[in-house]
Amino acid sequence: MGLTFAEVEQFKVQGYLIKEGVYNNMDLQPLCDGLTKAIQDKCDQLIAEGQLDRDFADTSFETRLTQLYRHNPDAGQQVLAPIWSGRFHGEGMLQALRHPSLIDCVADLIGPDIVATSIYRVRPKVPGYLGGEVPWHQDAGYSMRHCYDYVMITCWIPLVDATVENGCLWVIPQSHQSGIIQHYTGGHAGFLEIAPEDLPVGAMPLEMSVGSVLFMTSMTPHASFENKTDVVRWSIDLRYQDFEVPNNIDEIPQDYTPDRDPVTMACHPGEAYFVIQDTEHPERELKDPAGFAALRQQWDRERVHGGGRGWTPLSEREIKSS
Ligand SMILES: O=C(O)CCC(=O)C(=O)O
Repeated sequence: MGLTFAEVEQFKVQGYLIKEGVYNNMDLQPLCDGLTKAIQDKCDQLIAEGQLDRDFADTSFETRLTQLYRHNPDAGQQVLAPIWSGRFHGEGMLQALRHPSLIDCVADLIGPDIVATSIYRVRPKVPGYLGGEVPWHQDAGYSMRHCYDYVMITCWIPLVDATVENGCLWVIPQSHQSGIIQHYTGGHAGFLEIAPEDLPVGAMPLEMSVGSVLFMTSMTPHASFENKTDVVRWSIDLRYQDFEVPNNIDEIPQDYTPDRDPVTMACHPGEAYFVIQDTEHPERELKDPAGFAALRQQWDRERVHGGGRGWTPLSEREIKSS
């Protein structure tokens, strides 16, 4: 597949691009099946523990968690947590990350040698779940400071049609070239947040259908708001970079000692990076789901020291007078 010259230009100028039809109808089914299995396993556990009395297995992928969350918010929260936290590495995830049409597009943005990061997220944005609303930020705000000038690509992929009503993504076009904006810790639902007075103008919603992909730079401000429907706005966001961007491939978590100089660290020190495509050494590419799960678990088990990002708490922000 890949991107046209005009699409690459649009990405560079606007800081984002929507490409339709990257995934076909069946491509994302293994991932949806893997997520359904993770939901079922957690429901079975909660039912066995007497914390839940029904699993809503007879409802659709699009509505199951809405019903479960409304029926029993505590149990719903427990079902959401392991999927949401970015720790999901079950069936279908590696396949989604390695999807050939997606990788062709990414290669047109950063070149053919591609590293993926574990900063991918699965977001079952359930109506009423506050953590589903993500305040304005640039993804670079979550990186180590020495990484701001590197190119990292976020691919935002809806698993159901994303609309303004169900909380689609919003971006601010053409604002990615002005560098990093001040972020604050302790924003909405604990996320990093850009203060309203620092936000560039021109925010726009991006409604998207299943199969399409939104490509963004790590400097593109984006956010998402309340889901006002009965449907779970399922999406995944995946991140890719080239070999030059600091990563932790060929390292182990124990290499991250407290005295290590931060500028020698991966952009996200605690998250496993892995090779998606290596034109010279294809044997380095991670293709085996069991190896992928083992790598994720190896890094997830450790609390890797990564220094702070240096952002101020929102409660201490000084509002500038005009
Ligand atoms: O999916 C969302 O609602 C937010 C996504 C996001 O903030 C991201 O991909 O960085």
